[in-house]
Amino acid sequence: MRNPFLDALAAIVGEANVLAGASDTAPYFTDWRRQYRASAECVVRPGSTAEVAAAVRLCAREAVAIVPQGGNTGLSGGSVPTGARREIVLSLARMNRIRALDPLDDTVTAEAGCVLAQVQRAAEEAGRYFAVSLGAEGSCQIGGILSTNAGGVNVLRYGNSREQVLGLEVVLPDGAVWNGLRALRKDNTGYDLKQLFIGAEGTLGVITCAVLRLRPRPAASATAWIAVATPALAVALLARLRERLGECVSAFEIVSRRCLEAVLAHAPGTPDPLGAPHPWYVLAELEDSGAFEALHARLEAALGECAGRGELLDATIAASHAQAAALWRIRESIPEAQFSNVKHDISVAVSRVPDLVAQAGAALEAAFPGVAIYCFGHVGDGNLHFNVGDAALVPRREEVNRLVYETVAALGGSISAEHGVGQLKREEIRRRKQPLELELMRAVKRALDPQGLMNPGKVL
Ligand code: FAD
Ligand code: 2HG
Ligand code: ZN
Repeated sequence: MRNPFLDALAAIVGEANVLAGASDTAPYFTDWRRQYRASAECVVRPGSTAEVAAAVRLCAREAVAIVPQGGNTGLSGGSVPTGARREIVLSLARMNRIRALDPLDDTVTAEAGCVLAQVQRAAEEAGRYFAVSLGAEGSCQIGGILSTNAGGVNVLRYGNSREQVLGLEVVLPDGAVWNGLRALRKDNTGYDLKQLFIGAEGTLGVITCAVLRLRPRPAASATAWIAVATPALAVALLARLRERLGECVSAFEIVSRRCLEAVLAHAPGTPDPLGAPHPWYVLAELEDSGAFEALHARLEAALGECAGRGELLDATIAASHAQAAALWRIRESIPEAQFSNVKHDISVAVSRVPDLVAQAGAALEAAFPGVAIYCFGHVGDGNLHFNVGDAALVPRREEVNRLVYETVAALGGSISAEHGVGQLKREEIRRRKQPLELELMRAVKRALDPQGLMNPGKVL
């Protein structure tokens, strides 16, 4: 075949699953936003944990680094090679079996390459619910969402991806397989090792399978598109709805007028849900076990009260699943509608969101008069996507980042709420995390991956 290393990999995974040609490998060597592009020796596509382990052992022997890749929808450049040394991309896509689903335990055991939507569907077919939901759910994989500790639109009620994990199977950097596939809700037998690999972005091992929590399937959902005058009123509305409706508020997303306009321009034919323009919108969803009509009526009553107090400007409640899906399509189209700009995925305590929007906005306006800010996202979790300018501003991203991140720091927030660090924020976290935290992270990395083979150049 091509060279002894590739031949040895082919002996493990089969000739067809070692890709080395330029056209075969190209999609694996660049990220979703096409910000990072570099070559590796090949792409390896193992079909089982044993094959992953054998490939990793071979790489460890040959001192070749490994870049684990799921759906390659990550937004921080973590899933593609850096080109700085000998590397392979290890795609988990063929490991896409649901090994078990237990409605009594409320668990699903899914291999790392299962696409998120596939797991959601399997849960639904069993009358259950897998609670992680995000715009890339038709492509991103379980290994990817766990390795980035992805957030998405349901964190408010159900927590981040981390909160959905009961057990993991991981291939360690020397090729040993850790079988931690337990379905226990309680287990205090020392360090919770699975937490190390969740959010590690492939720098400590390869996740091959997970035991995930399922929830009762909500019988009904009600969805509203609500106009508010300011982010402060959006935050106040969340508090009101939670006082009135409790835990059933499952999603609470903010969308600025500029983002809506970007979607209207990007997807002609999309209707403006409220007709007349308003400065800010909230997309809110309730989920509950009762009937749709009852939930719809509760939402209508709560929004009516808020309108009566002048806390919102206008609102529409979806009358059908199709209408709700159309509202969600608007929200989920925002990433594509403002594709090239300077991205920030930032978080503060929910009460500080209005300060964040005002202060970061003012700092940017002073430095770049008239600059466009695309502000949207998971306001119910204090997580905003605060994207600035267009492609022309990208060469000045350091200046833009500094203004935004200084504001985030002053408000006690985080510069990476849900997308991870990858290559994009590796230098920034050196500046922004406490030296002791960085040293502890390096100590963990050295302990698990002394040769530095797992996803080098990412996170640390
Ligand atoms: P990849 O992009 O393939 O990889 C991401 C990281 O995980 C890389 O560092 C990679 O090395 C590592 N990795 C992947 N699989 C494994 C494995 N099996 N073992 C070890 N490491 C592994 N993210 C959010 O949090 N919330 C959102 O709302 C959201 N919306 C999005 C909407 C769109 C349109 C897009 C394109 C992206 C969005 N994202 C969002 C970002 C992205 O979808 C998530 O980060 C997702 O979790 C990545 O999954 P993936 O399978 O594509 O992982
Ligand atoms: C979302 O919430 C994603 O839609 C993508 O996290 C955010 O495009 C972005 O900046
Ligand atoms: Zn997001």
